[in-house]
Amino acid sequence: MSAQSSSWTSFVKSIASYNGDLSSLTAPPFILSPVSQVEYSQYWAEHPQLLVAPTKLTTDDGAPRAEVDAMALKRMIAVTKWFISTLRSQYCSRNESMGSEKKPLNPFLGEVFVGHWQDDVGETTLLSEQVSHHPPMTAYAINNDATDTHLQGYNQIKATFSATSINVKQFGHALLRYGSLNEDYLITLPPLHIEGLLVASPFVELEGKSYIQCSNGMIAVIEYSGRGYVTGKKNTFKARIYPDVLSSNKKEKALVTIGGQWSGKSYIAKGHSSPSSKDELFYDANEISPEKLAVKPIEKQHPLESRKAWQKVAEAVKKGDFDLIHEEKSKIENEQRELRKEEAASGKPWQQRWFSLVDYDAADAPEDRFLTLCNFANLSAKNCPSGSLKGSKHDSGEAKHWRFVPSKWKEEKEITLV
Ligand code: HC3
Repeated sequence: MSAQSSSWTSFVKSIASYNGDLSSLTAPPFILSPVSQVEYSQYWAEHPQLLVAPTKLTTDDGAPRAEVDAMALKRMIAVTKWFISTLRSQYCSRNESMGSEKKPLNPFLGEVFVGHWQDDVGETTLLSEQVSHHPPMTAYAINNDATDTHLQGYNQIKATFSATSINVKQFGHALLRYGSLNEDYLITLPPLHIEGLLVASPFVELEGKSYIQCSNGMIAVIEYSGRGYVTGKKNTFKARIYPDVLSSNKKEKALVTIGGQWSGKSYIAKGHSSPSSKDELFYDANEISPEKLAVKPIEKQHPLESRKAWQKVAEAVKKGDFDLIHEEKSKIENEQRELRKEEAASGKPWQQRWFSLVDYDAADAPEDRFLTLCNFANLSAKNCPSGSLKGSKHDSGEAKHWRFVPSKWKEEKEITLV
């Protein structure tokens, strides 16, 4: 047995005996990524033109009702297309660039990652911040001011090990606002599992359901499976769009159905029947390459910026030098421990930079549209895994969610996009 495979076997054994925070497990160097998880927020907007596309789908004032409704459906289809376009980057890109799924660097509290995309739809900016370390939580805000498009969200994972795979539930959600349309969308995150552990070649498969709920009542229900029953193809999904959540109990009421591979081709058809390649092409993930985020050179970055902070660890990971990885990581971890001690001693806890934790149960809870969207979709506003329906076993805890505070970014003096 090679040193590599024996270290992998002991890693897999250590996962099996452990249920909880994956980020704290010591993985063999060849499965480590030199990239921090705080960077993963960029996957939401690698197709800026698809993100802002719904802003162009409008009707003239006084247009007949049927035309207005048809346009609302077109927008929901466009939002679903953008969401599907994010999945390949979110869940396949490490496989494609590094040969298998990797274990990202575990972001420290206050770590940030910023950048921007510049293209035909103007500037789209990304702010990503590690808002919690125990448990790890990343929040992000993506803005395209030219089209008044604003996406924000946060995520946390909880993992359990079962026989040959790791099951991951995602907590958190994304909120998409089109200011010019006065329209909002609540986007939940799919559960996933990591396969290929026994052969040291992990990859992600999505499972279960996720939802896109619009403030006009329409809902898209997206179902995932690893290998489609009929096609036998990997990364398959079926998305049905309904006029409202009540009709979503009966698939016959679907206005349109979209299906295929989120990492390849998918098709769209009217009604509830599953589309095939004979139907209209909906999206081809191989056709449109992701747009690269522009990030400042490391020399210009602030010490809290991800690539600057992890530079030495990333170099050690690239060299596969276990001792050096450990040495450089320990420096960051010890520094963080010291900071927490100082904060505890001074009674001044760490202040998140651009986000605040909002308690929707509090008397002074903001009147944003999140609760309305949850109600529409019959989803729990509690801190349950995304996509949990009201009354599910996960519907417990507090309704606390991380929200972007634009004024904090406007007042930012130290961290710049360029
Ligand atoms: C589970 C995961 C970390 C979390 C990653 C998330 C959920 C983060 C938010 C993004 O928007 C979407 C996303 C994509 C992939 C998820 C990662 C896949 C693997 C990684 C584990 C912590 C690594 C486990 C180690 C190993 C080597 C067994 O894969």
